[in-house]
Amino acid sequence: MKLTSQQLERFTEDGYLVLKRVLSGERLAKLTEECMSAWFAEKEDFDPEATWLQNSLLPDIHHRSRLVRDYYFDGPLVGVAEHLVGPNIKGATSQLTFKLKGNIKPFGWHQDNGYGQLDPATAISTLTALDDADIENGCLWVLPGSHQAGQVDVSDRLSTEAKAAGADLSVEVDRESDAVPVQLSAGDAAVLHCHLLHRSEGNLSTDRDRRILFLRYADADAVEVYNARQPRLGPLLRGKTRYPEVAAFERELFAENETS
Ligand SMILES: O=C(O)CCC(=O)C(=O)O
Repeated sequence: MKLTSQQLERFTEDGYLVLKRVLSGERLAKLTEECMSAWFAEKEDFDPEATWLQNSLLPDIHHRSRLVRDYYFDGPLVGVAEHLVGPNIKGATSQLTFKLKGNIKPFGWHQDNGYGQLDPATAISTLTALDDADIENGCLWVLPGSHQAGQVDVSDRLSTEAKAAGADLSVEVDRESDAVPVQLSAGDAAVLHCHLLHRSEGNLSTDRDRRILFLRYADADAVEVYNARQPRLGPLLRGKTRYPEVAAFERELFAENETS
């Protein structure tokens, strides 16, 4: 997918973009169906006593769904990543991020580069909506332009990548009233700069889930700051990398795609 010069300007200025109808129709329905089979194979019903990780996240969804893998490895968002990150791209995260009805817990202000900080800090998070996401069912809220201030220092709460998964890295913001909701129709995608401050409210709907396919893309040579600057392992999707372990990562999944 190509971005227009206006979209590139908006991203530079605001730190996020909404792309309409990246997925639609049968493609969206089938991909959602595969995601749900994977979800129900792993997850219990929503439990207010359980952690965010237990209730809301299913990591490495591209290992469990062929359609997600195709979308992650070679879908329109990879082209978007080439525009915004550069010619050498790896996948850095694939997961389902679900806020199911009944999950009324808010998620505080944070930057995605706080969790598993990467250098260079050019990564993007893409959130493809599997449901319409609005204020009632817990869409994201963003602080436009907040990425321009760079990384908020959360190192006091984080010394290793391993801690990142469970650490609370939420931060205070001083211009809360500038926040805007990022409302999406199913099939739309939001694209966030890794320094953009964002949060979400709980899902206050009684009958609607808020399901997101979360895919993160990074420079192919990006390293993990809190992991002795080791290269972030992820599938090389475009261009080249200086790290053989990244070049080799998940090659068997590409081979599977080619032979079937
Ligand atoms: O899905 C949500 O409601 C918030 C999660 C989020 O912002 C993230 O995973 O970065």
